[in-house]
Amino acid sequence: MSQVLLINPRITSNARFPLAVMQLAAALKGRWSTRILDGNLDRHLPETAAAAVREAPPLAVGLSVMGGPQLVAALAVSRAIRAAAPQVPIVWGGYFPTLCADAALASDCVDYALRGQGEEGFAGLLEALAGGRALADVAGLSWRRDGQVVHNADQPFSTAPLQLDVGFEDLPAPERYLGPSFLGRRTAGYQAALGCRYRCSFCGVAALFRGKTALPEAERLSRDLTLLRTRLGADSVQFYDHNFFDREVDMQPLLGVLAQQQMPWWCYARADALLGLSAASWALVRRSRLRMAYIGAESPNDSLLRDMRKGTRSDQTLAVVEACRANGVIPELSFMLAPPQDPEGETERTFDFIRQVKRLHPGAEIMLHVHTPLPPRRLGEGRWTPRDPALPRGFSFPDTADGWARREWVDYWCHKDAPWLSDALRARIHDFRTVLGCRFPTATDIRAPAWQKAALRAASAWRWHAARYDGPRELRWLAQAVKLWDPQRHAL
Ligand code: B12
Ligand code: SF4
Repeated sequence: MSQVLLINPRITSNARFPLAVMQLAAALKGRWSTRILDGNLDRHLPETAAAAVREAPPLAVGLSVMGGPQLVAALAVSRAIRAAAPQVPIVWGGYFPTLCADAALASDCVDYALRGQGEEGFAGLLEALAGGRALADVAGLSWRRDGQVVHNADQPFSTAPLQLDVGFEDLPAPERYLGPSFLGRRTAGYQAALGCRYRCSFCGVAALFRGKTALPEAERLSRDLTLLRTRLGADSVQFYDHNFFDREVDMQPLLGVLAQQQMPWWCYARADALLGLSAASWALVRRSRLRMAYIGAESPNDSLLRDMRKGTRSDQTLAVVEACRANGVIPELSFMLAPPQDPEGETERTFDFIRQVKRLHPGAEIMLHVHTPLPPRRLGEGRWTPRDPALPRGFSFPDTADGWARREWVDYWCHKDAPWLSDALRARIHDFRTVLGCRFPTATDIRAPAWQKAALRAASAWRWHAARYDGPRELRWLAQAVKLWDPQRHAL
């Protein structure tokens, strides 16, 4: 069997299961032998990967690439592989090549970009590289023919990955992926369902799955959680599902499994779905020990929410905060500040709304992001998605992977900054974040003793009550002294 090298470039030091490459390995099982290299565990990944391809050149190397810091790491490891074994084809898959296939292929170290779900497309590409089929027949593939970039038709949504055995125990040291979090001492990352049925215009998930979702059988969830608990010692789970709560009738068997397992858990959810749950489902949620649900509140402005096709309203955000509180679940609300339409005005309105949320439920967690619209995306057969109409005139995105790897574009991808923010607005957001973080230290901080949190709360009380966020130098000093936990830096 020819070998295929699968690589998860470094993105964090808090390593969790590299599910993307594990899924690909599971899909290739029996046809190709695979080896996984994970940059989250190996600080010298470029050297390790170069040595691996030099010693035993594989049929291809597949890298999982998310925009942001992982793109920077992916470029470094791809270049090391190219230098060590120039004949080995380098394939990029994941969110970056799905959203920016042309930019990926503009790089000298990427031969193929696979858009969308990877399992079937990657198997098809390997077959083509081995001479068994034509490259033009591989759905979702972007490639070069006679120097010209060709984008094959998009792949249809596939539910087949739900039948795969992810192979947790096939990893060389699976226990290294279970670490402490506010949920428990050994938290595992796991994905139950595929995709998301919504198409919010700002979201990469909508680009990858185009409004499709599929839930697993309850038996599969039960089997995997039992394995994680009994064989690998997991005591809690972070669900990576894009949107855990789907139609209630389909969810109930899954909630039943979670109520049996009783492992504290975290997930992504939507306000409307949670508000639609019956009393019986909420009872299962309580029994299952759901600790926190990450909910995309995005904005208090209903007309903006409509424009971004979010499908929820600001009154639902407030109602879900109450519902979570009543059921012992911490709502973790994510907001997108400074949209290009009215950066200052929308930011101030969002700050006021957050104050309203905190009055309802002081324990609600708040995640602050900058609203950074997605670049227009290349679809199969030469079509493009439209450019976000709110983007300022003259604004243009990078057209190469190296361009996207520049500091300011890494920040853009990570929703940290955007070119239309003034310095004053950046400072205002920073100040608000400091006061908020001190007044309401996050429940996800597993280190700080209670007295430290109490001191931060007391020191920031007057500023919060008077809405005086400007220049909180004393709080910044305190936050630095106690190494205040930033939930966004430690997310997931
Ligand atoms: C875990 C996670 C992380 C972890 C990464 C841990 C790790 N193991 O590497 C951490 C916390 C570090 C992280 C960071 C970020 N993340 Co993240 N993350 C996720 C999460 C929850 C799960 C990823 C996962 O394992 N999925 C399961 C696997 C099976 O699916 P997959 O990765 O999509 O892989 C499939 C395809 O993409 C494709 N594929 C993937 N790789 C490859 C490779 C090849 C060769 C091929 C052929 C195909 C292929 O095939 C796979 C199987 O179908 C996703 C949400 C989600 N459910 O996917 C968000 C998600 C991927 N993250 C996202 C983002 C934006 C980020 C950030 C860049 C910014 C942010 N604010 O979160 C940051 C970087 C922050 C920073 N400062 O470093 C977005 C991506 C969308 C986008 N626009 O790019 C997502 C979708 C969340 C969201 N809903 O917005 N993240
Ligand atoms: S509901 Fe969430 S995951 Fe689904 S498309 Fe909207 S923002 Fe993305």
